[in-house]
Amino acid sequence: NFHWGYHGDSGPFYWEQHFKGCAGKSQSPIDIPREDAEYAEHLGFIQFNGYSDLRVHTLKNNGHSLQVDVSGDSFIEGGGLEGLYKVSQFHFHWGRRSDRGSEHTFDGTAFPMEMHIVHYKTEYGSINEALNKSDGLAVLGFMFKVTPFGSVFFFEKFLKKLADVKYSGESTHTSPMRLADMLPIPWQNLQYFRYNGSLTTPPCNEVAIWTVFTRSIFISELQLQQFRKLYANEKSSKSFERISDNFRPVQPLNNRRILRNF
Ligand code: BO1
Ligand code: ZN
Repeated sequence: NFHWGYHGDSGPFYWEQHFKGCAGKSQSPIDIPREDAEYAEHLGFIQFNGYSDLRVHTLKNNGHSLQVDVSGDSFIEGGGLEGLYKVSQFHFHWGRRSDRGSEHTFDGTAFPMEMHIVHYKTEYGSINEALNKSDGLAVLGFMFKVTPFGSVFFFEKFLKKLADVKYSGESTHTSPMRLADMLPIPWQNLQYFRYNGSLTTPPCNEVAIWTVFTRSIFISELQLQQFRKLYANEKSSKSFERISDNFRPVQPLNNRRILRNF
């Protein structure tokens, strides 16, 4: 049986042999040619409800990424979304080196890391139901940019916890942390691109309304290195492999349009 991954025989070019969905015509991620995106007046800003007291409760190494589960009644609406989308989890995609790592690219340029905050449409009741609906998920994508000191406020506390989840399958609880503290300022009024796409991992369901923000989050090389220390294997495994370059290459746009709110 096939365990998907990012390297060799289990890598992105083999996914579609085992997951039909990954061969679809509206896949993610994509390159975003900035000048080609069309201004859409109806988009406006996304409304973040309850986001400032969103609590991060569990960090988990799932072998593919660092996933963070959140609790609290936080949801987004507006910004061209129909209905309410409830926050479910966020996770990261990063590179072994800082010249790559993001899933989306801008004018062909990759960033060292990208964060996805996953929301599902409340109308569908649960994330599993939402995964079968064309507008089931709203995913917010944030790029990272390397700066000498990175983002002190959020990351210093957050990154200390990574040592607890070095191996796949491990998880740890955190004291309350505000996700909002990690976001670019002013996170309520950011410029973004919008298009319809898919999960960027198998089974690649075409159910995601993508919002990719132009403003980056700052991180230092030292902080990025903490992510690069995570292992893709379980602790008991005899082979050691880091989680790195856990990004899918960009997919064809085909006949989709990219909108922007600015
Ligand atoms: S992503 O944001 O496009 N990289 C992405 C990729 C895969 C998922 C979510 C977002 N997968 C789903 C799983 C579900 C799980 C859910 C958790 O994430 O297929 O089984 O419950 O939010
Ligand atoms: Zn993702």
